[in-house]
Amino acid sequence: MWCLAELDIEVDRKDIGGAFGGNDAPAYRAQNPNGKIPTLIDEGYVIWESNAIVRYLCDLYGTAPWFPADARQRGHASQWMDWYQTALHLPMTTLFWQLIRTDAAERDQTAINAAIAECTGFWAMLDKHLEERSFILGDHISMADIPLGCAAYRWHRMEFDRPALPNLRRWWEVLAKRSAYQKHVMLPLT
Ligand SMILES: N[C@@H](CCC(=O)N[C@@H](CS)C(=O)NCC(=O)O)C(=O)O
Repeated sequence: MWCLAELDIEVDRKDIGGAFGGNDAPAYRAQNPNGKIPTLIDEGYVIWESNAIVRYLCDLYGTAPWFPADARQRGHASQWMDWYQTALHLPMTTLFWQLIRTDAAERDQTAINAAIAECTGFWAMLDKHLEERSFILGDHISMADIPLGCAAYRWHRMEFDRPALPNLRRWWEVLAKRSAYQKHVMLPLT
């Protein structure tokens, strides 16, 4: 939704999954056999997997800097997007489930500490990368900032003893000034 708003694309949104349900319905599974959200249907073209959707939207409807003109810049954008999915996503999900979706009395402090340590190692990598850059690819925002930008909101809003990562924080505070980010990412954590 953040990506669509940045590209100024109108969308007919249907809430599915979680409290809304419907992601196991045969009609939904026929479009997305993985049964997860999101799914995008664009004039009959169906695509799922959030990062694939972001790449598709930026490729077809975006221009540089969202979809970099240079193949090597696009390669780096994909690199950071895939790195989020394969590295940071798992410990961030553990942290989110423990701190937001588990009652305080039921929380597993050992799992929380391990997830914080793992996330900190990954976020520190990005912090170092951002030392000399305003955004992930350099001077301009791009599709590379979208998956990590969503996770950065959770990282900075969940309550725990967060390590100081000043470049990461500066980058996140710039994202947090964007109206599309405020509208679609900065939502209550539930
Ligand atoms: N790798 C997938 C993950 C999809 C996924 O796990 N979606 C979750 C929400 S973040 C979902 O569909 N949850 C609803 C449910 O399982 O009922 C993607 O990025 O699209």
